[in-house]
Amino acid sequence: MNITVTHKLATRLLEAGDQPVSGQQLAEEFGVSRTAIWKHMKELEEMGYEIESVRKKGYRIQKSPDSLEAFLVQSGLKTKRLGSRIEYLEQCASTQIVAHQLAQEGALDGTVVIADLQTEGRGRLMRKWDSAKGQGIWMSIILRPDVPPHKAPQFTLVAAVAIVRAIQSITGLEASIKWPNDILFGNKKATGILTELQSDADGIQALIIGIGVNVNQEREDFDAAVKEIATSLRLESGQAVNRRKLVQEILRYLEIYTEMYIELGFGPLKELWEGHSATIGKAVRARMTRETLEGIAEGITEDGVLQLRTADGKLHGIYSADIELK
Ligand code: BT5
Repeated sequence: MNITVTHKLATRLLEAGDQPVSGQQLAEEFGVSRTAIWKHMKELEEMGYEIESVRKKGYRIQKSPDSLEAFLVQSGLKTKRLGSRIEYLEQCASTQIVAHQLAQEGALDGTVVIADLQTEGRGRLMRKWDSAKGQGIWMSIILRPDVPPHKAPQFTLVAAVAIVRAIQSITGLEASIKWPNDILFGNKKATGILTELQSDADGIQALIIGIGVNVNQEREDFDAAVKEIATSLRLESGQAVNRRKLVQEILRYLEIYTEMYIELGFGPLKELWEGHSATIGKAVRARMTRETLEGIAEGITEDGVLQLRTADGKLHGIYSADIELK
């Protein structure tokens, strides 16, 4: 069976939505016989689609599998750059590793790597990122912005705003951002962001923005190590969430906000970020590699640096840390 025709057929029916499309019309559009169309429909059913055949009207998709294959994510994707190339992998060690490799080979700005399962998903400082099969969004986005390397951490904050907005748009849930890279419900983590950099004397060659969103896990699906500290959108909303739509919405918002950032700087995004922040105004403990500071998180600077006021009245600029809300 020709897989691309099957994919194109799925895309055609998905785009038609509730409107059935007749076998005759599909046969004409694809230049194949009606019997061939029928065979492709069976193929789609084997792939997990539920296809309704409406008498005298044609076919329509009732349910599509919760798959993040490239052609599915691209059908209905409302972006100009992000996702114009999508590499989907059923399994990989880490989408960051694959994206770094592709970036080195010259992959264009906006290339996205998505995996259904990561066996060695990672967080900052090479910590482990639990990436259960089929239940989350494990993706890395390659950007090639023309900004100096010291601005790279701001992309984590920009991505956090995009993800919170996308979650809100798809599920209605209001998440909050814990500086710098966590998205929380209450004090449980639903999303982590990992921004990495390829740079040389000329500046940034590529930014690799890794995004891990817990989407459809039930509590028992999490590794014992994170069970108590992690949550998923399903646990928060009480219903399964369509990963494909959420990926599309994250890419849409990320494109809008990164463009805004490039054109106008961090200023307008700082305001959006603060509006979703779980950190600002709170008593926090900031663990850094060499020291731990406690105080009030007063805000972030125009560069995205956290401003922490300790009991002695001193204001500290924190560039990177693990924050504990007290
Ligand atoms: C992060 O690091 O939060 C960044 C996570 C980025 C993951 C994405 S998935 C796609 C791409 N490919 C990768 O390999 N990585 C990126 P950090 O702030 O260091 O937090 C790591 C900590 O979060 C761990 O030490 C655990 O405590 C906790 N954790 C691990 N897995 C989790 C999960 N699924 N949900 C919530 N918390 C988790």
